[in-house]
Amino acid sequence: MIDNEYLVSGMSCGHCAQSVTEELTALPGVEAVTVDVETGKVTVRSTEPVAESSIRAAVDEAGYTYEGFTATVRSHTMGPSTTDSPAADSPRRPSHA
Ligand SMILES: [Cu+2]
Repeated sequence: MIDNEYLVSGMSCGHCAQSVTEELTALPGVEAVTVDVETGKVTVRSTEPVAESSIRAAVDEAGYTYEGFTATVRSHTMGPSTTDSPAADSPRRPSHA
């Protein structure tokens, strides 16, 4: 299991995040996608490495700007849940206020 973090700009609300999430989740090997709208940080969890070009294309398809790869986090072989997965229990941000 690999978590890769990317930076995406142009997202402003939950709907934006949802669009990006859907496009990225459709990529082969991708199991989960976490989007932080405020920072533009997108975390892609996959069972195999995903080509950066594929990430870029998916973000583009969703209508946002791919800014770049930021980090790889491999932390899922260490046993039961640690505090490194904000996606699991952070409440969903309300969309369009
Ligand atoms: Cu939006």
